[in-house]
Amino acid sequence: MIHAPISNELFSRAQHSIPGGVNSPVRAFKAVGGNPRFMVSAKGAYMFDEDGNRYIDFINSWGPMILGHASEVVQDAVQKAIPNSLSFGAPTRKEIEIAELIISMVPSIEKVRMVNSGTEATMSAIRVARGYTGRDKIIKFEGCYHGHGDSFLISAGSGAITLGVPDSPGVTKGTANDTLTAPYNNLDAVKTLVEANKNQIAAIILEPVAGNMGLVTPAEGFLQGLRDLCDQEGIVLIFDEVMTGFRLAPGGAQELYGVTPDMSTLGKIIGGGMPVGAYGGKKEIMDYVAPAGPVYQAGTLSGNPIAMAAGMAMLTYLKENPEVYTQLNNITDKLVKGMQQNMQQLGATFTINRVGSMFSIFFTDQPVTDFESAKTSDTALFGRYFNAMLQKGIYLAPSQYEALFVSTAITESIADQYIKANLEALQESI
Ligand code: KE4
Repeated sequence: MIHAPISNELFSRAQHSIPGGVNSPVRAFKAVGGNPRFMVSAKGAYMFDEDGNRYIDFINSWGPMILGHASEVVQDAVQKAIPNSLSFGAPTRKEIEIAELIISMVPSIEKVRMVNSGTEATMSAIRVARGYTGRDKIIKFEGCYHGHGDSFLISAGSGAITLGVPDSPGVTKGTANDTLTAPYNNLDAVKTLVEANKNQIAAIILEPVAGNMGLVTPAEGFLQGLRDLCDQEGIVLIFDEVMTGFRLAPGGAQELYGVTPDMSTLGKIIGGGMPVGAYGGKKEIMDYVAPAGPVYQAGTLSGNPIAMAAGMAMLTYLKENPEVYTQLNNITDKLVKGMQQNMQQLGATFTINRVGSMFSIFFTDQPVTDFESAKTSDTALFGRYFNAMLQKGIYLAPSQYEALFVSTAITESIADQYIKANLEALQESI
């Protein structure tokens, strides 16, 4: 039995100084019950909490720790950068080098601007698309999450749906009116919106593989259909690859599926665990960004030398060692096969969606292809399963509406431990 009295005490203390006791809502375990574990350290596949409990981590900081926690690759680069001061607020060579590296890895990017989070990246990308097209409206998809920018908190996934506020208070009617939504994988619904808002839509933004309603893959022809529609209508197609970028392939989902957006947004892995986001795309669009063009966007710590050192080390390693993706895919194959065997043994017919080293178990027997089908999942059962796995030292995302991320630190024997725990947790929860 895993006990966490210190975490429990810290969580109640945190309530007095931090809203909900956490600095990001999904961490609060609200959707699954129980109290979050306060972590003190992590190495490779393992995280350690204040009570000395050890967990095998399948969140990996929500994606960034693709090489496992505290990988020498990133740690050494950061240690080396620290003595040179933490921030200059002036341009540095490293920012050019990482921009050139990103351009060499991501098919759609001819120019890129560094920011400090995925939210900043997506907020900036739609502003630029609006400035470039002179149009106001955007289309997003139900269940997709693009950070907490006002324009995106409409039918939003991730923590927003987890906490039951997919349309958050505080977003003005004017902002909400400029955000149109369609069901994921429903090209006809998008075409209807475009027809009804002729020449008013600046951008269509989506997760090319959705990870924020649980994992949902693009249907055959969906991404290409959006590409063709945007070409016909002069709409900017934005792939939000904050999760999938550098995760599903060196060039992200756009490399995997062979569809090139006009702009891409990036985060998570790009910073190797440091606060980094980026947006980029066609030169003719990106040259609208100040000071090259009229669309304003700025950031005190954008391109921060420590964050750039971490990101540069991470991306360089991934580019120079593409076999990492084969390794990640093989170990994820093993995990998925093990879970499917467990379900067969139990006579359970839950749905597993998976792309590369990302996967989700939906506690529903329906195929999960969009937000509505994701919401047929039994979230109470998910909560019981989550806590049963936590008790077995397996650290999963504390929400049905999230994806899991495998790191290269997940070995065959760790995968066996996960599969064994999965069987026992299912037996206890069903
Ligand atoms: P951040 O602002 O949290 O760095 O990135 C926002 C964002 C943008 N786009 C996509 C596709 C994302 O998945 C995210 C953030 N992902 C969530 C996990 N579902 C972050 C976890 C959290 O909110 O604490």
